[in-house]
Amino acid sequence: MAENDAAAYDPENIFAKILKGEIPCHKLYEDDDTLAFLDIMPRTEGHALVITKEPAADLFGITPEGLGKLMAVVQTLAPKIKQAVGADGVLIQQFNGAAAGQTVFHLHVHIIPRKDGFPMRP
Ligand code: IU
Repeated sequence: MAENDAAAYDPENIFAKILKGEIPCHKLYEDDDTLAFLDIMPRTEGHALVITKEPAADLFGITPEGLGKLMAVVQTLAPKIKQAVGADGVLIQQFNGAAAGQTVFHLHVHIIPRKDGFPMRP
């Protein structure tokens, strides 16, 4: 974990349970450092999440190296998802803290494909 102002990490959070295999997910990709799966409440078709295996509550709880690995997976996976669902663009989104809209306190990045003329569920 990074030595900066990281939020407290709850090892029993829902994504930690997915990582432990205690809760199922629709897995898209996995490597030693990350797991990607479909969001259970997709805002658009193909909405996916990429999470770290390193226990970090948010962006500020991970090392720069870990963050680099996470974003490298996002960079590789996002165009594949975009192509798979026939999207025109892809929104990359990441929340830190409840006030910012974070609801699951395990670092994750949203990959949200967008199609011209199709609204995104809030
Ligand atoms: P956040 O606002 O960035 O913290 O969003 C968390 C996301 O995790 C949100 O889009 C949920 O639909 C999603 N999610 C999930 O995929 N599986 C779950 O079991 C739970 C939340 I709880």
